[in-house]
Amino acid sequence: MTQRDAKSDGLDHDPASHPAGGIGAVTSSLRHLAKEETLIRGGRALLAMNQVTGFDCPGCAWPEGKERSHAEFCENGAKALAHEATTLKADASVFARLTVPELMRLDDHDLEGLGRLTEPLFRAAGSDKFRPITWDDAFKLTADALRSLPNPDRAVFYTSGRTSNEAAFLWQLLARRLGTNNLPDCANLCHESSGIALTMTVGAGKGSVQLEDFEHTDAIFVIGQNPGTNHPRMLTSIMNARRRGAEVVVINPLRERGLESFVHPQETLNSLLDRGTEMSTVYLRPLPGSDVAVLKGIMKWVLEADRSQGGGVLDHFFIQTMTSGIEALIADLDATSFDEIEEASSVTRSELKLAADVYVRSRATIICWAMGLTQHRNAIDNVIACSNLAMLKGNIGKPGSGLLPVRGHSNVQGDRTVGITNRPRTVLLDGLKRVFKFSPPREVGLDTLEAIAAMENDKVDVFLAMGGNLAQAAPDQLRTHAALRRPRLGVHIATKPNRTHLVGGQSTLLLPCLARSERDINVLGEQFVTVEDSMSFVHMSKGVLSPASPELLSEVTIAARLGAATFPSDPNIPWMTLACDYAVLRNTIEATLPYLDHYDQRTKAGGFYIQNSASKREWKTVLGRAEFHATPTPKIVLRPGELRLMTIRSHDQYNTTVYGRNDRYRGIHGRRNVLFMNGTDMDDRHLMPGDEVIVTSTDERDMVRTQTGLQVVRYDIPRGACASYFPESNVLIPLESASAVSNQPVSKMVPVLVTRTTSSKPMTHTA
Ligand SMILES: Nc1nc2c(c(=O)[nH]1)N[C@H]1C(S)=C(S)[C@@H](COP(=O)(O)OP(=O)(O)OC[C@H]3O[C@@H](n4cnc5c(=O)[nH]c(N)nc54)[C@H](O)[C@@H]3O)O[C@H]1N2
Ligand SMILES: Nc1nc2c(c(=O)[nH]1)N[C@H]1C(S)=C(S)[C@@H](COP(=O)(O)OP(=O)(O)OC[C@H]3O[C@@H](n4cnc5c(=O)[nH]c(N)nc54)[C@H](O)[C@@H]3O)O[C@H]1N2
Ligand SMILES: [Mo]
Repeated sequence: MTQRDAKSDGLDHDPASHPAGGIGAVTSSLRHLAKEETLIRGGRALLAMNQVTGFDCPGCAWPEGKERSHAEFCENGAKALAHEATTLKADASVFARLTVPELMRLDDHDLEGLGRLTEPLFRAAGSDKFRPITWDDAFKLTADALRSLPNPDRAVFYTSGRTSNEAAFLWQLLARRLGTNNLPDCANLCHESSGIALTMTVGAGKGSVQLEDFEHTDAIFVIGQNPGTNHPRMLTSIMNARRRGAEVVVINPLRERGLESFVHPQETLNSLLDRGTEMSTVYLRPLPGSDVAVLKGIMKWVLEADRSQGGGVLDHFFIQTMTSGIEALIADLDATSFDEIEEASSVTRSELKLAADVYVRSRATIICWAMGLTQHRNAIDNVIACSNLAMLKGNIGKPGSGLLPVRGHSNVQGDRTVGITNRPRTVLLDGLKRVFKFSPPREVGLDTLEAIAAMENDKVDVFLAMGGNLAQAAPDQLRTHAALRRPRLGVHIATKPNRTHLVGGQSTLLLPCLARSERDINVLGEQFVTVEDSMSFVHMSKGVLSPASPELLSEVTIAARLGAATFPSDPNIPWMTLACDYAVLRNTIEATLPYLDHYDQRTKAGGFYIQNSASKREWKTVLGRAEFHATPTPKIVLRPGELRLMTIRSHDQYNTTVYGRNDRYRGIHGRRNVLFMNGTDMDDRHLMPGDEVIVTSTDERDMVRTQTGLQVVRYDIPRGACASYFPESNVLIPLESASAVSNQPVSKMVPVLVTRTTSSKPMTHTA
């Protein structure tokens, strides 16, 4: 992209050529802290973030490492903190002033921008205003609703992945004591496919990499992931590996700046003129949805190298002694032609060879991925293909290697560990039965998409959400909003107001909680919670700021008081004892789950890893061996003129929380209503930069969904692909468009037509 192109966009689109990180990251963080008027409150907290005795960053799940002696600076971590440490308050006076329809007119940015929730609020059915309610009345109202259900499966307990292990454990205990496994969570929209595929291939649904592995690796594959924005501290690990001479292969339709070059913000002042560390050695840019083809192409070259080098490339000992299915994989690779692979992916065989050469040279390789692989119809195959590639050279369970689904929310992995799932394992249910003396339900519960469908069909009376913003995070916003309105009662535990609170339930309770960065002090003194990062390291998180309001309760207390109100005479679950002393609660979690022994002690001693069986080369699969599986090359059939839309995150948002309207690394300033397009695709449709377009998607039943008001940006993106921002573009994704088996919304491959609206006669183009 040249400067001239940028200007001619008619938009303030300046795809700067500076490296990621650097001084820009520092100034941007300070701006966000200042904007939220939190320079002092936030500045102090920044020093305690990700320290051994401080609190876990409320941003991403990238690990802090064992020696957290220096604050690891992260621009987007600072934004997350500024956002929750804001001094603005969405208190009862705000809700007395604004009706629900008026609040609905605010966009996501302005809605959360009202500030922190400060007291419990209730909106009665038929009323358009939230009014204060006492905590006692709020708990009683919820307990009455839960106890009067004709069937416990008419309740749904959603969880977003920020919730601590302690709160999450009580939350699932409440659901299961009630008698339901309806525990959908944000992981259903995020890494569900990774968990399922890895369980199939290596018998453990989590990553098998630790931070130290980045110090020993020869090669890192970063697939479908934008760490410069979403896991900024990962860039430090990649940068250090690059400086040691490790190679990096990126597979991503977009050139993401953080994967091209990077200056560590803490080195900024020494290196203002630094052009940054070159981050990638090979950068492949496939069409969205074609990663299986790309990975098969790479594996074909690896196989060929092994054949021509007399078997010196693959780890034949590993394959023979520990795996099954290699014959089927090789047969499939041989039967797949490079023509077919090039056609599916638009990556050439010679480019694929460059990536394969890196892999062949490397003695230890880490393969990382995120939403670019999991939010597809064939998401499971994408992850299996990563697993196949790793296993060909025994890249699992040896130093410097492994498979790493890079998690999203800071505790989404921990929540799963302590029982947030609609598909509980027997070991959890048996543990609950042993410790709490009730028979938990054994049937599979509803996942997120199923829960929305159940609400749509009036099968849910009470919807409870521990955090999150399902109304915006889920696909098909219009239908999702309508579905969320149907339950008799919505109960939302949250830090800030969002759209889910406005549409969630015929009547709605809004229960404000402490944020991560805030001190949690109860009758027994100061408490801390625990979280687990993307690399299975469990550690403490202890807030340092005074709470935004004296009325706030911790998530642990809220879950426990809901439990106590709903089951007041259950002698086997001492809800309030558990909620007063979190050490007792951790001991109880330990008694329930076999993999958290000495939980409280080890946390106090600095934290611990939950050993992953696959990283020990123990394969808890059906066959007791690591499994290769052949994966079909995707054949995506589009209607004439359709493009493949990816819905992605900007640099200034945290999921549905929009911090600002810039996307600095992509050169977008002051707006989010953009559609990134390839120049030739624009020419084909007679589109100029800045033209306003309607984007439409047509589902299998020929129902058309539209998003209006997007402005075209000429961008370096493969022909046939386009991109826009989540959550706004969720209006285009049908609820039924989901991955096979994992049932994740297909958010990265939405077939769309793009039509100009500024022309007098709207037209649909054919490419
Ligand atoms: N600051 C910040 N941090 C966050 C978040 C946030 O919103 N803001 N969200 C958190 C959460 S919950 C999550 S899950 C993670 C998300 O982290 P990411 O997965 O990095 O987030 P996305 O923006 O969805 O980016 C997906 C990337 O995949 C690429 N991509 C899209 N389709 C394809 C494809 O078909 N193939 C390939 N190879 N690439 C593709 C896109 O170009 C983009 O670079 O980040 C977490 N951290
Ligand atoms: N089209 C499209 N859709 C997507 C995605 C995509 O890439 N494209 N990504 C998907 C992914 S990966 C995910 S994880 C989901 C995210 O889905 P969710 O986890 O449901 O959504 P968030 O936006 O993270 O939730 C934000 C809200 O959480 C509340 N909150 C913040 N901090 C706390 C806290 O400490 N405690 C409590 N109780 N509440 C808190 C605030 O009220 C805030 O409004 O979205 C998914 N949806
Ligand atoms: Mo996520």
